[in-house]
Amino acid sequence: MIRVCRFRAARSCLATTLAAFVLLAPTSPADALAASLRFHGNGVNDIDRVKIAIDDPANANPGPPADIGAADFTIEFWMRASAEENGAGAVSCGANIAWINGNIAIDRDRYNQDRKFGLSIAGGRVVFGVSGDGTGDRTICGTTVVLDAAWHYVAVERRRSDGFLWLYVDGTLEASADGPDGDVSYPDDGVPGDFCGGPCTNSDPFLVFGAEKHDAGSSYPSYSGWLDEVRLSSVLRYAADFTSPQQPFAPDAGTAALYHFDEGIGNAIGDASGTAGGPSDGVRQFGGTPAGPEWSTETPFAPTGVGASVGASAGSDAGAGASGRGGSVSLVAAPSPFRGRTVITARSADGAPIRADAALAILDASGRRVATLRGRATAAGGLDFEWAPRAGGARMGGVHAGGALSPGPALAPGVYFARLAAGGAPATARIILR
Ligand SMILES: [Ca+2]
Ligand SMILES: [Ca+2]
Ligand SMILES: [Ca+2]
Ligand SMILES: [Ca+2]
Repeated sequence: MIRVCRFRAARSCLATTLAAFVLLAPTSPADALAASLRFHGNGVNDIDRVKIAIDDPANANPGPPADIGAADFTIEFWMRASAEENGAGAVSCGANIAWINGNIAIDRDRYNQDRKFGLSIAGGRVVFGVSGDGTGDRTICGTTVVLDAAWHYVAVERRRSDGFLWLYVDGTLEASADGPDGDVSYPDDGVPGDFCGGPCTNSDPFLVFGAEKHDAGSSYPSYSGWLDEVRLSSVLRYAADFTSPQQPFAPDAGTAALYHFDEGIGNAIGDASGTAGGPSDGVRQFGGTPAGPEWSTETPFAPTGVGASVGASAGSDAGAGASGRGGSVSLVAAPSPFRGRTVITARSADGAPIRADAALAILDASGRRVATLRGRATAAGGLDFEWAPRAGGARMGGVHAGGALSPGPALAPGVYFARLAAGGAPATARIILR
């Protein structure tokens, strides 16, 4: 049983409570937040995309773990898109780079250079292509029409030893072929070519989600639709058909980078893998008409939030003052401003109980999650989340004394946001740490 103790109770009571939370807290990120990114296929001006730097052209240092291709790899993600917004026609699959003519969703191209790969939707099918280092090109094509405005799970694999490629849609193998051999990671000493109105320094050394990275024109269109839960692995994940995942991934030894897209606010795209040499964090490049990628509460997983139907816009980053509302759920932080400890209280307007395992995210002003808090039920059917970011020190199974489920950096004074995903648009509250 969780012991309920008041916030000013003895340290032993708090410690017992936190230890109990460790045992009982769900590990699935779906229980914490639920968000995805909605791209609009603008394909211009370096916007409407997520960019992950995988090389520094100024030196020959190795890239971060997201620079996959020196070993086996698997790329997998959820997508949801319509035919109306992704008009690229079918391409000819084979010993070519025809994947670049689909609506590009994953782009690790190098402009007019070798060692590259990417994934697009062409003729409604998933298309995956790889170019070796002078060893040729190969594009393979799926068979399922995925542009039906439903969520689909895509996984592609490449075996380093012989370049063999596999493509799965919704867990079913749809294409495979012996592709080009060799290391296809971004060369540590790579020099972007002069094809982008100057050197392609702003596109080549990046892994890009949701767009064609060079803005090379309408022959190379960008993906329009949702992406969620992108995982890059340095292993081959699947040797046979499989069931699509039912919840977000937790990192494991084979994870190179993991993007939950659960920030729900701001431009920082966090890599949750914890992989040595990382994180391979990314940046949301927001803009265009319509502007993308938007934060969305549409996700491929069943809602796991408080069960309340909330109606506030997911695009509104925060409420004014020390409280905010997300439809029928309100969040109030008191005290704010604060130095040592504050309590964020969630209440539903209609008095319906909020799920006891709903988790609260604390984000900094750039949208980076700095803490995940578990609440405790109030007599009024709400939840109280205690945040003591400077309590420090007393880590128990990864839990800070402040209740954070993951270790965070020392926090500077400033504006922070509490965010509670409630199965719909999130409720937010602004908090000032002195
Ligand atoms: Ca370099
Ligand atoms: Ca081969
Ligand atoms: Ca590299
Ligand atoms: Ca997500």
